Amino acid sequence: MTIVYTDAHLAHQPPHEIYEGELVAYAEKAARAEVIIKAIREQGEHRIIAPKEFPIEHIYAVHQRSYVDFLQKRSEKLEKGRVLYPSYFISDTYAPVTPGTYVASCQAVNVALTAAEQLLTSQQPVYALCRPPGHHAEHHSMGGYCYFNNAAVAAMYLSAQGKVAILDIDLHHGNGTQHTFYDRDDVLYVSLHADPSVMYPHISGFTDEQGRGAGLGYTINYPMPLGTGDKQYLAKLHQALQDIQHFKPDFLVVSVGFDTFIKDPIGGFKLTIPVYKQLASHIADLQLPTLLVQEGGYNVEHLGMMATTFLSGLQPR
Ligand code: SP5
Ligand code: ZN
Repeated sequence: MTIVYTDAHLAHQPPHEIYEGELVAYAEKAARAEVIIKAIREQGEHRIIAPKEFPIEHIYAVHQRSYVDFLQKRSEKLEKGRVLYPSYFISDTYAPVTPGTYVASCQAVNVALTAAEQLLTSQQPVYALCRPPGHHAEHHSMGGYCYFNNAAVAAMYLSAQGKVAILDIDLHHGNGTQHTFYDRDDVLYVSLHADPSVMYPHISGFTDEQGRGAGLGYTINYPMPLGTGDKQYLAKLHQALQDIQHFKPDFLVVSVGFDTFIKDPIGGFKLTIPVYKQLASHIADLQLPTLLVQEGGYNVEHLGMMATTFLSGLQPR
């Protein structure tokens, strides 16, 4: 299958995040994407392509201009080695800005859009190895290691060509993606995630969030308790896939997180590596043009294996 990747993400490597007022090591490390692409290269079965440049208007279709401008100016004005912990246009303390943050974030969007464009000409699944991730980025704020919402920008682009279903299987609720399409009946957002009353982002992802106006019924949340394992997860995935089938989309965008893994350092679920192949093959059974967008997953030791296991489940059986 086709993988879209660039090492431009290396420009974004904040050393710390702020947790309860203290600086702690940044979990969203550059090594995450490096070990995934290394494992994919070693597998040798995939075509890896570089992103092309898309106009900035694609980002403006999801994010407020004043937020985009803020991120660009603050990022590019920083001296080498400096880190800004912004006071504005931010929803939590998990989005430090470095000199390379803006460029890396734009390239992550280009990775997602390049992959989306591939879908228009080929029926094969395409994997966008985005870093930084995106699903917590809102219309006018960064947060949760996310700056621009890669999956939302790609889904917005695809929605000009047909109905889009977004399946979010990151451990955390994709608040930014949900809100981007909250009023729309032509883009379905379905998320499986840890119960937000005990897990980031805490303020969204509850079952009573179902969309608004014409969009009512086109947002579906499946919060699950901490400790959720393979069997419970697969059962909920089955329900989510039925929702998607019922919607009859033309395209499927999957926000893929590997932070549901039992050994994730900031996780809380108990999924094992082999289940990622099962998740992928159930997704492939929908037989939709499918864009996979990388979100979270922080166990650097096992990420390569998780990604290749997941991708192996997407191959035709
Ligand atoms: C894309 C994605 O998966 N973002 C997740 C953001 C979660 N941020 C909250 C992390 C809180 C844990 N860090 C504190 C460590 C203290 N030991
Ligand atoms: Zn996550």
